[in-house]
Amino acid sequence: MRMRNVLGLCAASALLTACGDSGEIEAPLEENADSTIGQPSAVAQMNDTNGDSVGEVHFYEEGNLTRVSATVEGLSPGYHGFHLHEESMCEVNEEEDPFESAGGHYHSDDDEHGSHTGDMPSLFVIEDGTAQLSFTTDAFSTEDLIETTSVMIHEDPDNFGHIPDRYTSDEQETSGPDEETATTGDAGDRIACGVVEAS
Ligand SMILES: [Cu+2]
Repeated sequence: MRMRNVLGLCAASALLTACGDSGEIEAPLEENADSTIGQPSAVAQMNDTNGDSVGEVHFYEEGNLTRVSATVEGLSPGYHGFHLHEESMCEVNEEEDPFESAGGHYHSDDDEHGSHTGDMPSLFVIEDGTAQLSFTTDAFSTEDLIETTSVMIHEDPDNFGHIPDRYTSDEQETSGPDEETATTGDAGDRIACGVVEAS
């Protein structure tokens, strides 16, 4: 009975869709084309402090939104802070403090960390050292980023400045995040950087 229904549906929709051997409906080609992501508008080639590639970050325009898609490899498993920084420069500079040339977080002056325009969801690296991340945002357009910013991957997890008031710091009298946390999210060293360029 169920099979007959499927076949009936196939026959009824034969003009619009193709039916596979299984009798199930396959989406028409046009619909497939609409649902795939087009060409990225911008790309950041991510290099580590040795200048070796660890992957790419692509930026797509999706209507009023921007889709960010990262594919990386060769990193240590776990969460890694992932931000846009305010300079389009990825010089390693000092070995102890690499990629300082990229400056602070994109639009870091106005807000505390967690609310910076360039704060992005963290990369989650799996046991084989790879990570894939894809999300949409209305915080920036690809146009905002090209030749003005860089993408940074950090050594450590990002706490997004979320330090509850019950925590105190030796660095300040008030409780909650101290200045360093409110600026950086304690994501640690900068381990890979890529300037955002038009693609
Ligand atoms: Cu950062």
